[in-house]
Amino acid sequence: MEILLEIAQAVYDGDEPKTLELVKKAMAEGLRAQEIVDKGLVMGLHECGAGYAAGEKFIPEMLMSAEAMKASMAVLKPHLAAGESPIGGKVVLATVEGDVHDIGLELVATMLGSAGLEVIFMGPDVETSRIIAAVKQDKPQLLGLSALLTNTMDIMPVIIKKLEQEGLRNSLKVIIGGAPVSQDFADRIGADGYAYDAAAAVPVAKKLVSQVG
Ligand code: B1M
Repeated sequence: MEILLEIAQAVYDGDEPKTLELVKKAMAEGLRAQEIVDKGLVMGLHECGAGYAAGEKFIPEMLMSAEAMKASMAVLKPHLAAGESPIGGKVVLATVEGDVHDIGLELVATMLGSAGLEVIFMGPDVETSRIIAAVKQDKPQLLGLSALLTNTMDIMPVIIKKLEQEGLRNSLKVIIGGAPVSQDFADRIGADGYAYDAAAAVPVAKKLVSQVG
């Protein structure tokens, strides 16, 4: 689909006005919001990341691409419905401390919110102590953790240990995600669930919430 390639290119170029214009055009042409996200916006950001790794892109450019994606997400958010029967319950979502990546987590928040969960979105770079405090205060059934860096994913087992030490683990399920994270990693650190992307997080969250007594 030509327009999705154009959207990916506009994100790669960090051209926010052009990205927005193309996203609105794609919506008007009848493309599904989820398709625009997955095959347009995310593709552009992935290419941008590859460019950064290859030394062709630099942080300010990566930031501009991220901004183009975020602005487009604001337009697409109301159209990203999860369908299915609503999940009742509450989820606290945070990107672990030291990690400023929050675009993926925002997508997860949108999908879980539209699936019926009450979402408490803590944002990026959240200190472990604040996550523990939120679990104590808000008493969610589910805690969702995101990490995009190989050196911040190791904070996830620390958080899970801390939850155990504080006696919070029995009444709480933990779901993790983010590019360097896998099902194998989730199993190793004692997380209850893993989702590859925001859409996959919905059925996993549904299953986990139903397991909390
Ligand atoms: Co950063 N960055 N970045 N970055 N950045 C990556 C992650 C990187 C892979 C780029 C690369 O080198 N190819 C690399 C990490 C390498 C590694 O650790 N292995 C990297 C690096 C190195 C860095 C810095 C260290 C660079 C530097 O300063 N030298 C720095 C880190 C700062 C810090 O955190 N302390 C940094 C900074 C930044 C920006 C600020 C410029 C910007 C972030 C802006 C923002 O988020 N507000 C940025 C960006 C944009 C990226 C890339 C290009 C795109 C990330 C993104 O938003 N993807 C990224 C390269 C890449 O991903 N290919 C890169 C789109 C998003 C929809 O996908 O976040 O994967 P993603 O989320 C997915 C799934 O992972 C999943 O669902 C989402 C999709 O549906 N998911 C979950 C995520 N969380 C989930 C939670 C769940 C379930 C599923 O349950 C709770």
